[in-house]
Amino acid sequence: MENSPLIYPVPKAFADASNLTPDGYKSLYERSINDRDGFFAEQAKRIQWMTEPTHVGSWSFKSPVKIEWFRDGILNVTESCLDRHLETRGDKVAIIFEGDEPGESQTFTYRELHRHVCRFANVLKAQGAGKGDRITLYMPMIPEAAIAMLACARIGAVHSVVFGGFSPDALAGRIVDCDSHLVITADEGVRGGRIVPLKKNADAACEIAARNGVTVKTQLVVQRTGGDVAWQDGRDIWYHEAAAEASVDCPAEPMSAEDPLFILYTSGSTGQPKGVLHTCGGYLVWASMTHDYVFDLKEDDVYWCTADVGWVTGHTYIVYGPLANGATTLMFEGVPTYPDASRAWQVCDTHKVSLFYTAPTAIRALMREGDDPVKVTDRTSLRVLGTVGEPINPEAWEWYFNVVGDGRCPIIDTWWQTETGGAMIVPLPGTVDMKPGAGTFPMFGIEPELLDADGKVLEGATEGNLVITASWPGQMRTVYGDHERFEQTYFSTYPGNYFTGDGARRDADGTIWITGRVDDVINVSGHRMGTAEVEAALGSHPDVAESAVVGYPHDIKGQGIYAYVTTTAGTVETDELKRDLVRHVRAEIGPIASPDLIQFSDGLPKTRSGKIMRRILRKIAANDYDALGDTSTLAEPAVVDALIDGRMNR
Ligand code: 6R9
Repeated sequence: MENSPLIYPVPKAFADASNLTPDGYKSLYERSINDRDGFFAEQAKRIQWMTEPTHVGSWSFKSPVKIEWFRDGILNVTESCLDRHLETRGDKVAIIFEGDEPGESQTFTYRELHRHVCRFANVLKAQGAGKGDRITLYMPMIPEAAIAMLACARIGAVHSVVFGGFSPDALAGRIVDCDSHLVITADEGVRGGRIVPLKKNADAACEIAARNGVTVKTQLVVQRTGGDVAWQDGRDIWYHEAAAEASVDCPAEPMSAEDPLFILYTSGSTGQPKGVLHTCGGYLVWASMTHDYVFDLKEDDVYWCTADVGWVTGHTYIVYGPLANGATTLMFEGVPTYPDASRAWQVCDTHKVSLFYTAPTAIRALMREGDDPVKVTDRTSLRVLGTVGEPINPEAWEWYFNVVGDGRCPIIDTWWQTETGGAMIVPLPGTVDMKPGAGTFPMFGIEPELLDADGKVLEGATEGNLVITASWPGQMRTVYGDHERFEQTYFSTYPGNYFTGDGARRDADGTIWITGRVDDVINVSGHRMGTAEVEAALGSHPDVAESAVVGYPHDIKGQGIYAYVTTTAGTVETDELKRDLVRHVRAEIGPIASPDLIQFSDGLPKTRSGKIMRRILRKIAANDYDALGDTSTLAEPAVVDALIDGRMNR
């Protein structure tokens, strides 16, 4: 952008009142690197322990990879999130619920939330659930989602939250992978005025899971809409009926710091989604510490993260981080554009939101509606504006800063991953002048490095593959049930380092810019999608012989899904078939995996050894034909010309 200054200084009024100063950041960062264990031993005091740990970090990134933090500590994370606040913050609002329809809101104080969680925990116990059991949640964005997560943690069960937009097939796969016998769902969800048939999907998922050897014995159903749902006696239980008989007193199960807290499935470059496993102690320390620093948290803040609890952002920055810090966290059931494009800012005004955290795709979608829907609202309560999920383009950054924040609020661009548990590279508020689009500097204890393809460390201003060289408490511990896959995925590319799968650029002053995935993962509206998963879904359609899926630049979504499809002999390639393929992928995975563009192609560019050359497919999808690179190693170079013709004729 021509007139945009490259650097935005921290707004003065903000800097004057911020918890951290530029020097404060530098000295704390140095300390965290030079005396990692000393630093994190201190950070561990943020949370409540039944037995304080004497060990801090013990880990190796070399095979056999093993990661432990605070290993002899005993705790239950819900004591940090609930019990310990009762004395000082019992009447403070813990959760503000804002329903899909404006005006439909509800608050829960810490005291009330504690009672709800204990009651829910007793309902789970009455169903025979206990320590170590995996419980699958398939929930809308209602307070019961957070309550159910905490109730699992209370009894030592491991929750696996599955995004409510996933299909029955995708849900079943996750139920089977972690051998989960209890599912918590709701009758229906409501989003943007539309009904989401959660119970119906969960029923279908249970059937599919049963065919794959895992029987769901109990489905606990929270009533949200009161809509008609099918019922299977003996398996299905209304939560409100079970809760009526349950006590609100439930002692917290003592857990070792390294006992699992949750599994969260995420996409990778190969195969099916993997169960990222986080443990109790380190995760909570990291969630609490990063939430505090990233948002310059103050006691009176009202904090709103627009993520869904089905994603890691919802786990760390709607539930665990804010509640561990005794903050007020807002849960929003709807979408920022319903009933109109002012909704998000109206919610900010109604609840006096001071800390707001959302994704670039949402900012772009709202920006498209113009400034007026923003300007009709007040927004003077806002103090910090965060973003997460994908690189933010400078235009969206500047609109967020100037129009939404009226130039008063720093923009905190937080780079992190499901695997990292919490924010890793962040311009901490008040500590650094902002460069639109830059993740900027590492969080305390984080040592990023850029490597070339051969693993050589790159120095100074450069661009390369982003690795983290040393462990931090919030790091995932394993892939559930498959430690070898964990090592293979994250530690084999650059032995001795955690490989993020992202590329990054670094300025001479150390500012880091995340450039996006360097593997076969695409980022659609901030949602991670493995191209292999979409290809597998397409491949299960009877008319598809072969397919290759790549990302391409998309104005709102960041990346769109582009599918090259070779059909089986004799198939008539019609627009109706394209629509059918889209429907098929939606049914197999969910709407977020829908291909945006499908191109029928007689062949795909392959090397002589049969590998699809995705580099070329990405360029063609992006309409970038000049730099296709060397195509001479292709088995059939002519395929490329045919693909370009097909793309151009669209
Ligand atoms: C928290 C979350 C992780 C991937 C990550 C990267 C991309 C996330 C970003 C960002 C640029 C940011 N990503 N935040 N890229 N700037 N601020 O999103 O986790 O769903 O696991 O996605 O998202 O590519 O590797 P997850």
